[in-house]
Amino acid sequence: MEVVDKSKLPYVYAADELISLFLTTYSREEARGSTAEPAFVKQKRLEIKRIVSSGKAIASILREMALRMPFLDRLHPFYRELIDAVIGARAYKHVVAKVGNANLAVKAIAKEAITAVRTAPDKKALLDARRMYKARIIDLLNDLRPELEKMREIVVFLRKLPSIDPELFTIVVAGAPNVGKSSFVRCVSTAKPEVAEYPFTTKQIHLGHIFLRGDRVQVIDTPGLLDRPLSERNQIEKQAILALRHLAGVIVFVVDPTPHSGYSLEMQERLWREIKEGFSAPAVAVLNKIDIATEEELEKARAIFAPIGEISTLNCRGTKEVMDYVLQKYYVPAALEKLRAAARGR
Ligand SMILES: Nc1nc2c(ncn2[C@@H]2O[C@H](COP(=O)(O)OP(=O)(O)O)[C@@H](O)[C@H]2O)c(=O)[nH]1
Ligand SMILES: [Mg+2]
Repeated sequence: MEVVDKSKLPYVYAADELISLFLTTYSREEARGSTAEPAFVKQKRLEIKRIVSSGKAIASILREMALRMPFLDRLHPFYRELIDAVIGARAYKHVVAKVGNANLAVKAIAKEAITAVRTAPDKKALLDARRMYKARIIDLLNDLRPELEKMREIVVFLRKLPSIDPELFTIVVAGAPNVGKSSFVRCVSTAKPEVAEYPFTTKQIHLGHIFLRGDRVQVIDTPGLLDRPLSERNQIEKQAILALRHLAGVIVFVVDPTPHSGYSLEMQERLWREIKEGFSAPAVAVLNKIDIATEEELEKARAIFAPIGEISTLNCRGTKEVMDYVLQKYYVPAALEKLRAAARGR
């Protein structure tokens, strides 16, 4: 299954850019050939050259743009679902198909124009054929205006997608705002996490990686996604959030037992339940901010969340132990299963 390869995404031409490119390519061709040739024959030959080169230029740009758009049905479900949530699968396919088909239409128009020029009995018929050709191509490009605009919008959206590799084992970090999710990702990543946008979040996500003997595991936090009940979300947001389902190998739910984050234990508990219900991946809880939490606060939180670890991301205390536990319990079996599947496939 494919991922969105940003380096392959097309430059999307606007309708006006294509029209002016068409006209320039058309007039660039100059008359050549022997001076002995009759003027009318020469003129026909030049006209055909102009039609061929301008038609080819436009058709190949349209074709290239359509081909460079990711093929929705081949994309990994994580990306497919995100695109469907934000753009709509039907709208996406319509735009790509319309631009792709326009390439064939341009070729057909050029072919007809060449016949008309070849068979033109006189100069007037030749000029008519030229006028008709130019008008039809320009009309077609004008008709394509909304699709080209939409395609540009889609490409901008795709370029902004975080470079999440859905094939990697993924640890999704969830929890209420300000509990320490981003700090946790920083503590456990072996390189500086990439800061990126996720559709519908005003905050930035942190995408970290952990290198394990030639293998890589991905850790992402989810500000503005898994920090508010799903029931308060609109349909589009919900779908974008649930796209994470296709990624999560395990969910680490960070809890702030202190009043520091501004979110009560009750609210955090509701979120915890919802995440466990909405995702099929296993979820584990950790208590953060043990440097400032009172024993009473910790006791209360332990009773609710049955945490697998207690940490302070301020100085990364306890985070390594949490990762060791999670990787041992969830990543190792998944990696072994992958190896076995690969061995069976051989
Ligand atoms: N005292 C203390 N503060 C923390 C700890 N972890 C995070 N914070 C603070 O909590 C705030 C939110 O942390 P952040 O990682 O951005 O939380 P996020 O919104 O869940 O990503 C920041 O001001 C952090 O400095 C901790 O273990 N102890
Ligand atoms: Mg954050």
